[in-house]
Amino acid sequence: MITNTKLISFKTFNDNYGSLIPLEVEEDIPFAVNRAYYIFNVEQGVRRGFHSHKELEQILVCVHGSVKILVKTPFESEDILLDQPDIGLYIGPAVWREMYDFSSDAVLLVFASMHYDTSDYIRDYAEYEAFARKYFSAM
Ligand code: T46
Repeated sequence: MITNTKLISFKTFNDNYGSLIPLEVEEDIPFAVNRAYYIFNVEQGVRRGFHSHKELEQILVCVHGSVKILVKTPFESEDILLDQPDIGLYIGPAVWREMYDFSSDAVLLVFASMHYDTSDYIRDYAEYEAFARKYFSAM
């Protein structure tokens, strides 16, 4: 996995009544959750994201269907297929992301460390690259 990303496996409870995945802050999600949102009804061929965050940490879970996520820094990049409700993709600060190849039934649930704040977004790639080079050199 590239820097500031990781896959997290969640424990599933399966019984005769179905399946259940509990997510506990600190145990399963490595930050205090201040916001959640979900993305669905994405048409074929649509690509979303195209930004980084300065501080925000998030966990992306494809709870139904499938989606691919490109995560990228100035130094490395990776395409990740999310198609299991028991896998979370952690994305930390200074990572560019694009979401694509949504299946028509995909539901992408996201847990975020901060409230919605447009000033935390970097949407211009040149600006992102300058920010990330500084961020990662200070690590
Ligand atoms: C991210 C990826 C994975 C809100 O009003 N509140 C919110 O909390 C969010 C996330 C969005 N919005 C509004 C802002 C836009 O008018 O919803 C609309 C779509 O948001 P955006 O174009 O930012 O969606 P994506 O799919 O490009 O990015 C989202 C998150 O914004 C972003 O933080 O990492 O999903």
